[in-house]
Amino acid sequence: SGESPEKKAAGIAAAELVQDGMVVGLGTGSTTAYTIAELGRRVDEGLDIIAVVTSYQSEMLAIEAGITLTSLAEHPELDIAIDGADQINSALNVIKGGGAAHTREKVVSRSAERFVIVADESKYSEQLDHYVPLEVLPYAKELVSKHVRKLGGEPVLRLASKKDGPVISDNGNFIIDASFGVIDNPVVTSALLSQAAGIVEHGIFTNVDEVYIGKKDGSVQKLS
Ligand code: DER
Repeated sequence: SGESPEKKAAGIAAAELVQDGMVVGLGTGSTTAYTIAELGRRVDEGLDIIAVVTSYQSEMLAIEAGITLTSLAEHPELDIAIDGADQINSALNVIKGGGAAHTREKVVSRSAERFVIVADESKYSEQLDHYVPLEVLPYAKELVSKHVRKLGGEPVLRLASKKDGPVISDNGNFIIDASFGVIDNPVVTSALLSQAAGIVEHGIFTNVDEVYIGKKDGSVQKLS
């Protein structure tokens, strides 16, 4: 996809929060890609950081940008995590997982002192009604589908576009996209999904500290 001035503005705005000596969690997706590129530019100018990545995609981008990588095993406490989202509501609850990376993204977001979302304005919606990506053990795909239906949702196994068969996550699992319509209480839906056997992780995140929304005119709105 081509350049997005809105995503770029949001991604750069969040990158400015990163200071010398920080350990940074790098999310996945096209908006965070701008954050990674901006951090790479600042590293070239002497910024002293190390980063934990959340996918093969963010690993490749961070290496290309010249950012030194570490692991959660070596640095379990992150100063800040910056990531994208598929939908953001007025209470700063978000749905993630469009890139099938939400499991490691959630681990990194919970390991960080500060969790910042970057997005263009198309992601903002008063209420959450986007489907909820679920990372699912292949062994449990029928059980999880049944559970989603019991919760009033419609489960769809995510099929790959450049590979025959299902999308396989970086952790070797399937993705089921669960449509629930409007999610009135994301905290409740999050808890119900977390109890389901076979769901490795779901894409509802209720731990966001700040959101940077990039606008078409290149300005950035900060929500917190
Ligand atoms: O997978 C994810 O949660 C990503 O952050 C993603 O959905 C946001 O991607 P985008 O910044 O390319 O829209």
